[in-house]
Amino acid sequence: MIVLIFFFVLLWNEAQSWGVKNGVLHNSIWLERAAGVYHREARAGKYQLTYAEAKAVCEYEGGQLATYQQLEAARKIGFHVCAAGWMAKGRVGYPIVKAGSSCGFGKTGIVDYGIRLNRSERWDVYCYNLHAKECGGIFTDAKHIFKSPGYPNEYENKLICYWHIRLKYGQRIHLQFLDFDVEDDTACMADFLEVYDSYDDITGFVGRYCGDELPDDIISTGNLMTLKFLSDASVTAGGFQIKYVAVDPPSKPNDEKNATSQGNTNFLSGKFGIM
Ligand SMILES: *[C@@H]1O[C@H](CO)[C@@H](O)[C@H](O)[C@H]1NC(C)=O
Ligand SMILES: *[C@@H]1O[C@H](CO)[C@@H](O)[C@H](O)[C@H]1NC(C)=O
Ligand SMILES: [Ca+2]
Repeated sequence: MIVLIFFFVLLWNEAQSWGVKNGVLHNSIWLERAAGVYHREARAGKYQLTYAEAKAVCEYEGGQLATYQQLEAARKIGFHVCAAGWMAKGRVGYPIVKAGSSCGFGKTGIVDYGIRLNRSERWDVYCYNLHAKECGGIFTDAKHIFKSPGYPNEYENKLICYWHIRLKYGQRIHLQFLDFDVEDDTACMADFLEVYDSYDDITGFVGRYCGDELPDDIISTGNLMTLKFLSDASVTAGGFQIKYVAVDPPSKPNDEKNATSQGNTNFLSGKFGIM
């Protein structure tokens, strides 16, 4: 019983910490990883993957299509995504933790579209991979240096990497580019690194970077940041090395003012962190 209560307290704290927005428990990277299940969509956007393509997306990242049971296990610990995706055996569905009118027909559970006879239909995908991927990662330490896969060798084609940084509440993240070389393209359509001032790649877009010019430093508004790296099917480059350090909340208003005045730093402002 005590264990059960403890578990619920833990779960509740985690739910609190990631925030319930618009009545929907937001998808937590932490929980996602704990379950080994994650959601992916095509580079082109939502609902673009055939079954064969969905399978290839998971396998490319060293995982496989999630089974219904794996998705349900993930859902039970808080995995909530409002987008239908392929699962193993040609099944399509999505996990709903918190009932809402806009998603899941007001019910909780796996919204199950069943096994699709037409494998050319286009959906997102749910992959399963219990082991940490080499491409991307989650960092909670006060400072860290991370690199594109294979660095200092060139990165490979067709990569999708996510790095999530989550520090203590009140801290900010100071991102500094130590080395940067990504296939150059006028609009960064080919290969790119994107930075988000958020725990996902949906909100808080900061910028998209490519080429070999070092981007300016970036300081987050809150304690969370997401970096996403995509490479297309041809032409690679040297890759990158990025360092971050935790910035503690200023003890005096003056301290912060001076911190912002250092050169070449994009201080993001106007939003609050998530505890
Ligand atoms: C299968 O789905 C695709 C994409 O929605 C559609 O274009 C195609 O006509 C469907 N095929 C059959 C046999 O229903
Ligand atoms: C901030 O900078 C100003 C001038 O550059 C200096 O006089 C002041 O002491 C600094 N304040 C702090 C808290 O470091
Ligand atoms: Ca490329």
